[in-house]
Formats: sequence, C-alpha cells, structure tokens
Amino acid sequence: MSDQKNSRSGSAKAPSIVILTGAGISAESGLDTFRDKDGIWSKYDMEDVATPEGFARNPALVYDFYNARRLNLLEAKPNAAHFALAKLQNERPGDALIVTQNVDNLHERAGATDVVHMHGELLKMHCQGCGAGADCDADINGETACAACGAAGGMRPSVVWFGEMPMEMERIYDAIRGAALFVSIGTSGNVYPAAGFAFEAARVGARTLELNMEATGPFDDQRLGPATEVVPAWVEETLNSA
Ligand code: BJW
Repeated sequence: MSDQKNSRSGSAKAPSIVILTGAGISAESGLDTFRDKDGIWSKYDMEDVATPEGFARNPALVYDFYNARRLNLLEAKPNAAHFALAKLQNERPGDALIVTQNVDNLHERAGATDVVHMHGELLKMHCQGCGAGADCDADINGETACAACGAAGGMRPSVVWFGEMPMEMERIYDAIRGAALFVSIGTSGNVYPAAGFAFEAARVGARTLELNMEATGPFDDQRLGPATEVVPAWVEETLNSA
C-alpha cells in the first residue's frame, strides 16, 4: 500500500495500517467479551474488579477475577482472525501495527510480530512497591511476594483499570497520525481513549474501516460478521491489492 504520509525519512518504517482490536476478536476463541449479553460486565460490576478503588476495597475478589480469566486464557487458542492479522504483519513487515485493548496473548501466539497492549497483559504482574515487573502464568493473591524487593502482598495484575493511563499512548497516536488506513475490529467503542482513535484517524485524513458483528460508529466502510470470517477475507483482499 503506498502512502505519501509514510514516505517521510527515518530509520523505522511507519505503518500504513493501524489495527485496533477488542474483545470481539477473541470471542470465538472462547474468551468472553465485556458488554455483549452474558459478557463479563453482566456478571461483575466494573467498579469492583476494574478500578484501583475496587482493588483497594476487595483485593481477593480482583485476584480471583483475574486468576479465573488467566486460566481461561491458558486453555484458549488463537482463531482464524488472529492468524490472518499475523499473516498480514509477516507478509508486509512493518506496514501494519496491531494495537489491542485485549489483555490476552492470542495475537502473539498466532505469530503477530508487532502488538501494542494498551490495556496491559494478563500474563504479567508488577509490584506496587518497587514497580518491578514479572511474568505471571499462575494464580496470584495477596501473599504473592515480589521476586525483586521481597515484599509480600504487593503484586497486582499488569492490566489497565479505569482511571489509569493506558500504555504506549504516544506510539499509538504517532502511528495513527502517519497511517493511511485505520481498522477497528471487535470493539464496541465504549472505552476511551481507544474509542477516539477512529475519529483521530479520520481527522488526519486516514480511511477508516470497521470489522465487527455490529456497526458501532461512523466509519468509511463496515463489514459486519464474525471476526473469523470478515477478518481473513479483508486480509486476503488487502494482500492481493497492490
Ligand atoms: C464480535 C464478535 C465476533 C462480539 N466477531 N466481533 C466519561 C466520558 C469519556 C471518558 C470517560 C468518562 N469517564 C471516564 C472516562 C475514561 C474511561 C472510560 O472510557 N470510561 C467509559 C466507560 C466511559 N477510560 C479510562 O479510564 C482509561 N484511561 C484513561 O482514560 O486515562 C486517561 C487518559 C487521558 C488522556 C489520554 C489518554 C488517557 C482506562 C480504560 C481501561 C479499560 N480497562 C478494561 C478492563 C481492564 C482490562 C481487562 O480486565 O481485560 O479494558 S474495561 C474493558 O473494556 C477492557 C477492554 O479492553 C475495554 C474495551 O472493551 P471492548 O474490547 O470494546 O469489548 P466490548 O465487550 O465492549 O465489545 C466487544 C465487541 O465485539 C462488540 O462490538 C461486539 O459486537 C463485538 N463482537 N463477538 C466480531 N465473534
């Protein structure tokens, strides 16, 4: 894909496509979405499990919530939509950046090469005392000690809760402002700042495309259907175009 905005000089190539993914892309891998009927927020109050205040009030509930989702993730497998995006990244190195709101690792397990986890990662934790990060592939609780500073009870899941700053915002906005195409996949567009990315892309002149079960906003183009169908179809179309 040619794009004048990406002809600027620099060592790293700027991606011409920025792809935002949400819970819908992992739904067919067996991971629950948040706001669909029977989604996570129909079973849990987000104020209780996805805010720093909720964690301070009842850490055991929050540890249990993330321990159960981690277990679910460890049993899940990437689906055709994750594999298609990985194929795009591998066949067009540096040309497509995946920005995911998902805390799962299914993009990476499908072979994706460049993924920004703006809402953090379920398989990581960090110490609230010294800030040291660590991998986390088993249950944690209020007794889990920090391997770096030794403090007990300070480890928390490395996910971004409401009121906290999402990760790598500068890199994301730079990529959106240099891209020719912004693609939103499987996200309801309810949570900011991600919900504003399509508007920002349109503001700077990029085309916008939504791939989702439902239409969520004013995109230039929308393809509605399950991610495992519409994403591979779009990727093939993109790879077969100039
Ligand atoms: C399929 C499918 C299939 C299903 N195929 N599709 C008032 C106004 C505006 C903003 C605010 C406000 N008050 C507070 C805010 C800010 C707040 C916010 O946005 N709140 C809203 C609720 C209003 N945001 C924040 O606090 C964020 N931080 C922040 O803003 O910092 C300040 C800042 C300032 C300036 C610049 C930058 C930052 C932090 C947000 C943290 C979100 N955290 C969570 C939980 C933690 C992670 C985890 O546990 O997993 O992240 S909330 C939850 O929602 C999770 C998700 O990543 C996120 C988005 O959900 P997503 O992916 O869209 O899922 P769903 O379920 O909503 O949608 C699924 C979609 O898939 C649907 O459309 C389906 O149709 C579709 N689908 N099956 C294709 N098979």
